[in-house]
Amino acid sequence: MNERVPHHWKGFAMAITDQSNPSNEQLLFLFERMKLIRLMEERLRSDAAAGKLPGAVHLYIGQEAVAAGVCANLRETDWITSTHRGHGHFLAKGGDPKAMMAEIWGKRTGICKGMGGSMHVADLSKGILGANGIVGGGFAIATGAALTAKLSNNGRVAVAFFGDGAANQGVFMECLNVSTLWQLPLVFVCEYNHFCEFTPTVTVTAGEIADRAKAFKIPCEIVDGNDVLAVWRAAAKAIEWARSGKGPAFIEARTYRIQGHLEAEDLFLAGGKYREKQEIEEWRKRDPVTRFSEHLLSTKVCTTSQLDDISAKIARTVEDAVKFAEASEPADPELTFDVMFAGQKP
Ligand SMILES: Cc1ncc(C[n+]2csc(CCOP(=O)(O)OP(=O)(O)O)c2C)c(N)n1
Repeated sequence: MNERVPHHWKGFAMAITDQSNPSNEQLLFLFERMKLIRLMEERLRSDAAAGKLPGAVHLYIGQEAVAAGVCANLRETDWITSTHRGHGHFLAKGGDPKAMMAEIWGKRTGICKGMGGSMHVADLSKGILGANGIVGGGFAIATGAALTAKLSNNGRVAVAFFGDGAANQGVFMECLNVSTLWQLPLVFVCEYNHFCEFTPTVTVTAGEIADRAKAFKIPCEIVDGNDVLAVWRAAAKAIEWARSGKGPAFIEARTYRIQGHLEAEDLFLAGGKYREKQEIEEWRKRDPVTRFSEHLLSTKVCTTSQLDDISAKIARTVEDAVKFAEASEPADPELTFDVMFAGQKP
């Protein structure tokens, strides 16, 4: 297996003494959010395979615990920036499933009027500053949001979700630097899913990513990213640290990308391969949604039939979102002028 042994430098130790746990209500909320992401993504996977979606989709299956565990600690007014693999972040931060689905289908009822597609789902009213087709594109946006929060003293926090590949972009260093220098309320969340497109991260990454934050004296924690409670606890501490004016914090969540880099990646690979099936199967055993449902049952937070009810409700939400997207009008090409040129036709 392509897993490195993480080191644990728990710089938050001084920040929060109490390892608090989520209430039962919060636990069920976490399950709902993870299940919503999973079922939306599974539906996208089958619709992509059926050729129903107009653009590329990068699925988040297997990483749900990261978005859910972090965003459950955020307020609606807090900000997040996301990546090309952004559906999970959008839904975890409270984005509307219908508007997201319609966007991915390229329909004018989509959250960006169908003009952005999968890689640009955004909802400023929910603090979702956007998925982003530029690898590492979210760092500086989140840093800017955190600077706004600091200057306006509004108590908000910004979270930058990014991949292990994005950690090799130069802008990462720039944002670690200024966010520390200016003590910005910013939380970096690295989703270490082991791959950058078709390249194993270990083959292109020197040292530990978390050490880069450590060099700036940013408190950091490496967590099991397939354990939503571990993520939730680390995020609670990191967000509290940032919100209380102590500056940035850093979380590296160890997880795994179960799907291909994008759907239909086999066409790109043309018979080549960059990982073994066996490795994927090993990680499936650590499925974050299954693990968490087993935890909820073994700790008697709820019963199997309660979990089934939640899942059935979410399946209906997904079905409604697909029906809404299917029935909507395609995006209006004329809008290109408004969205690209702010009403000034060239
Ligand atoms: C600036 C830039 N360089 C290259 C690409 C092509 N590209 C798209 S996704 C990707 C890999 C990103 O890996 P990572 O940040 O780990 O995210 P993951 O796909 O694993 O979620 C690359 C190189 C891009 N979109 N933007």
